[in-house]
Amino acid sequence: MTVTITAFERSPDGGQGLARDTRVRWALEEVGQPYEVRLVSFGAMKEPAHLALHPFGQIPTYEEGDLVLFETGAIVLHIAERQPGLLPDDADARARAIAWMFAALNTVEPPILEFATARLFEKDRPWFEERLPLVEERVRNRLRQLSARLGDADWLDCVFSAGDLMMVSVLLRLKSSGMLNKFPNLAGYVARGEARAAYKRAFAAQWAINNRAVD
Ligand code: GTB
Repeated sequence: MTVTITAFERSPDGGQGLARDTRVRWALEEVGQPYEVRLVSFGAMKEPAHLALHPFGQIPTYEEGDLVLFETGAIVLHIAERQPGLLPDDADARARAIAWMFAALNTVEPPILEFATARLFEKDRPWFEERLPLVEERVRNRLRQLSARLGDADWLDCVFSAGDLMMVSVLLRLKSSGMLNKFPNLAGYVARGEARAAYKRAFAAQWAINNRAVD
């Protein structure tokens, strides 16, 4: 079955891997599933054809035969449930890995997103300097908690899983801020994720698209 995902025609990050198609590419690479990519412009994302796939006019989407999915959590879970490599066989370990996926998306990503948004779009607001430390502290609090739980383990629950894929993807957004460096075990955790062959293939694929020559 052919799998097709959508991605930015040109990501605003110029191929740093921060757009959310990277985590879906990574999951597909981990399980060895070939995929095609349809590139969409910001304009096309708000057109009826794309809105039929994604009600909020965003990327990525996932198509596999008649199945259309949006939301990276649902997409990565679908990939992980159907092919071996991202979820343990043991039912309890599997449930815990899924819990970590939700933790990444529901508990860790929101403050990181708020922080990234503040730094990107709110710099010229009069309240920026006052607000940023508050937002930053919310991120630091989550990092402290995650760091305490990870300890000196390689992965969140013994073996690499979709939970780690999602958590590393979420933490990568903090790399440029330097915040991860205050938590060496988290910095090492993210580096272990980035060192995986599947991540490198996913990163390279999106980099190539975002750095292709324009005619
Ligand atoms: N919850 C959804 C999911 O997980 O799938 C969120 C999807 C989402 O936010 N998609 C973004 C999008 O389509 C792209 S990834 N935005 C366009 C729109 O909403 O109109 C977010 C993103 C974009 C750019 C960078 N960057 O340049 O650093 C990082 C992340």
